[in-house]
Amino acid sequence: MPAIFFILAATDCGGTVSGETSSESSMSPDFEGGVKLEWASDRSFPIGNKNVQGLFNDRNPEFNPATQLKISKIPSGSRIDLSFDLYLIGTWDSGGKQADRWTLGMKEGGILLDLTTFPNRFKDPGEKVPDGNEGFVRIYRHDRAYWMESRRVSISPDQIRGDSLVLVFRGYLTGRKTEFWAIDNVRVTIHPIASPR
Ligand SMILES: [Ca+2]
Ligand SMILES: [Ca+2]
Repeated sequence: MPAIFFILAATDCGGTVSGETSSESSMSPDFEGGVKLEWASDRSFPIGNKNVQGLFNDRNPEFNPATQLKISKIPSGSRIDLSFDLYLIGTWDSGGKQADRWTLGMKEGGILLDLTTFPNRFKDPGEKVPDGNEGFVRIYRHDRAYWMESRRVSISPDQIRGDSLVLVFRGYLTGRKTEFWAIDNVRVTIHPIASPR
């Protein structure tokens, strides 16, 4: 069986989503092999010329703290490759008293990505002049710099219990109005056991 391949745009969130090599919204509930993908969050936000899924902040009740992607009807013995773009907005801290953390984990246990170092750099101590950012996002009447990192993880068959998996994307921030995150271009590739590499 060939690999089963999905790209999920952030605007696809809400309800069941699948789409083959497409970043467009596609709402067909069943796909080749019956694999099914469902997002827990349905909020999107414009960044640059894209709509990304977010914004997220676990300290501010106006935003969701996390999002989940449920992958179900996974063929037995499959390996899953997941890639996505992580948008880190504002003054994320890589250490110190205001240190932040971002994780991708499985709801039933197991951390797949544990980030404590972030690209958010500034040329001045007051964090007014960003360094190497991709652009700005306007939040609470402030232009916040953002950086984007493409991330990839592989989930081996022994990490998948049963035929479904819930992935939890979560940030642990100290800044209620100064630090946010979002995701986009979430790509799920399922390699069934008999798939030729
Ligand atoms: Ca900060
Ligand atoms: Ca912080």
